[in-house]
Amino acid sequence: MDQLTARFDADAHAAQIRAQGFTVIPDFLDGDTIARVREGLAPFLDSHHGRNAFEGFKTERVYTLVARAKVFEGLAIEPRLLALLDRFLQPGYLLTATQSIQINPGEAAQDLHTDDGFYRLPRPRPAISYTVIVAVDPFTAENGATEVIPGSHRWGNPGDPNRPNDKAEMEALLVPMAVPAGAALVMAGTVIHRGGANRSAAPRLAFTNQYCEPWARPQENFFLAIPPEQVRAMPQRLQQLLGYDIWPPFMGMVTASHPAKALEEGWVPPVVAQRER
Ligand SMILES: O=C(O)CCC(=O)C(=O)O
Repeated sequence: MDQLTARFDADAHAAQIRAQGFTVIPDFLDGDTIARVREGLAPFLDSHHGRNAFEGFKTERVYTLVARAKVFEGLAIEPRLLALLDRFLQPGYLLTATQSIQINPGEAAQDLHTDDGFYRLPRPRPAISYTVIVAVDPFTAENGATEVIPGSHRWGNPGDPNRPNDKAEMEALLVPMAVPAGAALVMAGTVIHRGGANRSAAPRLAFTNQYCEPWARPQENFFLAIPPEQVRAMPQRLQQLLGYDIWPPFMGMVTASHPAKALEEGWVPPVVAQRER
């Protein structure tokens, strides 16, 4: 175990998440890793501009990030992060989304939202996913820092009299996460937040990995997005996070077998193999 991991107080960070909905790991990336992240992203930036106000018309996103460069494989299974997630999600939890987000100058603030809002279950409730947003550039109130409403993870559904429902009232509660480059914001999927407006002259680069309960449907369909031969070369922990695992006793099975079998060299889906017998 390296020193950073040994020193990491996952319980203290978990307590912050329980109390206010989020925590910050200030030294998540060192300078060398930030450089590798930039290098890994460089070939793909400028490939996907937002198609709507939510993605952000002046925002560039690189989806399926974990399969774009080796550095992102390691960051999705970073031991401090997994130790923290282990305190909230059930064993066998999945990666649900992995993307970079570059908010360019002139971008407007996103709509207020939660990251697990598409699991349409009544609130207040435990979060079904957890979001990690890593600052590659320093985040400031001017350049589009993620803005969060502390404590909003405890709120009920919209319309609940115990939460503010007026947009201006909610906006007044937003706190910009001004964090240094390399810091990771970890928040419950129930926290109300948004990407801020970028009123500076420079882009704000970040990436996000999000994780969900093992029984929940991930946002990205990694089985279709990442070729099996590429998954085969990934660390086993990452293969599990991508869905090549079962949630006991058998959720996620492949024709009554463990899905890891589908990564074996020469594996043929039983529906094909048995047809050709
Ligand atoms: O980029 C950010 O700071 C947050 C973006 C976000 O919340 C989202 O796209 O869902």
